[in-house]
Amino acid sequence: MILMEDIIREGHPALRQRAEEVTFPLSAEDKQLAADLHEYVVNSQDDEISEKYGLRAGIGLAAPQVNRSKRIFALHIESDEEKGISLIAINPRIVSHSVEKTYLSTGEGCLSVDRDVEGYVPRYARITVKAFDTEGKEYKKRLKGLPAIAFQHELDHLNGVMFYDHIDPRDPYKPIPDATPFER
Ligand code: K3U
Ligand code: NI
Repeated sequence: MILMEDIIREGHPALRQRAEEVTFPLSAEDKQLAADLHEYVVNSQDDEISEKYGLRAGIGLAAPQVNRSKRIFALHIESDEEKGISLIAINPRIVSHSVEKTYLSTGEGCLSVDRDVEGYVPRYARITVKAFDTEGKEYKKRLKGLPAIAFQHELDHLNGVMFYDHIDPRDPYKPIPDATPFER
């Protein structure tokens, strides 16, 4: 089970590396890693479990954040209005995206960043993605709203990119052209 002490924080060089492609069939280790990442995001959103184990809530977690340089992440987003999503993505990629951008009006956070960073993080409003599941089956999905933002946040982790790299340091709230804010 992944705990907060297993999550590396900004400044750790592993967060700045490009993670390695995963090969199939998955090794037992990679299968366990994928399951553990997914278990963390589910558990962290459960009030009882998160309090018991001191987990900070997250909707996504990527392998590099637990110091494993592999192209794997998990997402779990429960929602009433928007369609929820729960997935493991292995060797994920964005195959097409909208011209329109979006950004979280409240800014983004990260389990590897123990401070509030203010500013707008530009993201594509809609993306079509491909990834493999743990059985090695490729899937394709169209995402928008928070799932699209979270997918891009996690994919960045696989490429050594932190959310604040996208924020203009001189003007963090600079309007983003062609963008509609996402309010949660
Ligand atoms: O955005 C977060 C959230 C938590 C519970 C309920 C609703 C939202 C917490 S921050 C988060 O989930 C990061 C996790 C990280 F850093 F480990 F990848 C991912 C994230 C995705 C999209 C926007 C902001 C943060
Ligand atoms: Ni993050």
